[in-house]
Amino acid sequence: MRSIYADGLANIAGANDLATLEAVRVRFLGRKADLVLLLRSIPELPVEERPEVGRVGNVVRKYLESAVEARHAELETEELVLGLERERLDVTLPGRASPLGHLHLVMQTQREIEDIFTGMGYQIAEGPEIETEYYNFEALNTPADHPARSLHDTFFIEGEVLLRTHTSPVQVRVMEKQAPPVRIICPGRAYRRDSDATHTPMFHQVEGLVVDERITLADLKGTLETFVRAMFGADRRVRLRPHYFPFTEPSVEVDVSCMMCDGDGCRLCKRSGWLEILGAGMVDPDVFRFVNYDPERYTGFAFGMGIERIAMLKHGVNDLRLFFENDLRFLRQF
Ligand code: 2NL
Repeated sequence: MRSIYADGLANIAGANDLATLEAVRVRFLGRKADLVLLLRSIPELPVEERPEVGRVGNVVRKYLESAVEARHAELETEELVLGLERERLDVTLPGRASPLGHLHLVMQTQREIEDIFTGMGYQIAEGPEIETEYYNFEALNTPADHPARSLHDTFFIEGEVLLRTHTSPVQVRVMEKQAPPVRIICPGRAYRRDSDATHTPMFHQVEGLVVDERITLADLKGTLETFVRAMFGADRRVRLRPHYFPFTEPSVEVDVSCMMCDGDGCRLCKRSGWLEILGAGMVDPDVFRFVNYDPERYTGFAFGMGIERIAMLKHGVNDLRLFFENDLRFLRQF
């Protein structure tokens, strides 16, 4: 008994991890341990020996049990400390910054245009890119025999359904739903069957529309001057040249004084001092008739600009195709 006790204590003290301690516990206190077998064999001992063997055996078992328990607690703390040490991390290390992207230059430019016009009280309107001939052409005074409607320029999907060639149909839809006054811009994608150095099959456009009583061409020019100076600088001048669009009368093309030479003439403006930036005009009364606006009471102006073109002029980008190649060396510059 004495040797079981001493042997047990030595083994418990010598167990240096929880697994070994458990093996020691099974060996000295488990069902097949010498001590346990001895206690179980008490009924077979001579009667006079039984109380003493029982008493001492139970005391030894209790002591061994509490020794195991104490060593268990010790080892647990030790392993916790070791674990914490192993997983130690320096919370003062600087973090690894995840790379942060930014908006594509086309989208940045669109937002800039939106901010300028919302600053003048305009609402932003959006609509479907898949349209019908009615909204894309008919209601914009562009009849079936007009050259702009040839299969050559438009992506037709099925029958009357097509990809919008401009964002004007959004404006038609707004006018159908809302009585004047209207002050909106319509940014978005437009599609044309065109692909060369200066045309891509998909491009971005912002169109604007103002309808109210007594709106004049002077309002259009003042609005465009405000826009151009906010976009290209306070020194810029604006020039209107006569043009033709089916949905405006009169129609104009709008030039801005060259930002590279300030109008003196250079390579960028091809010696003219002017750069074309958008098309505009007074809304044709026929367009008002399609949306049940009274052309005797209301007048309005409209304009349309290509966002890629505005971005190219503002940032000196010399090739339209750079916008669609997704070359990060290009995109990251803006
Ligand atoms: C251009 C020219 C233009 C319009 C768009 C328009 C819209 C309605 C009524 C009348 Cl609902 N006009 N839009 C007018 C003139 C020119 O765009 O060169 N765009 C890139």
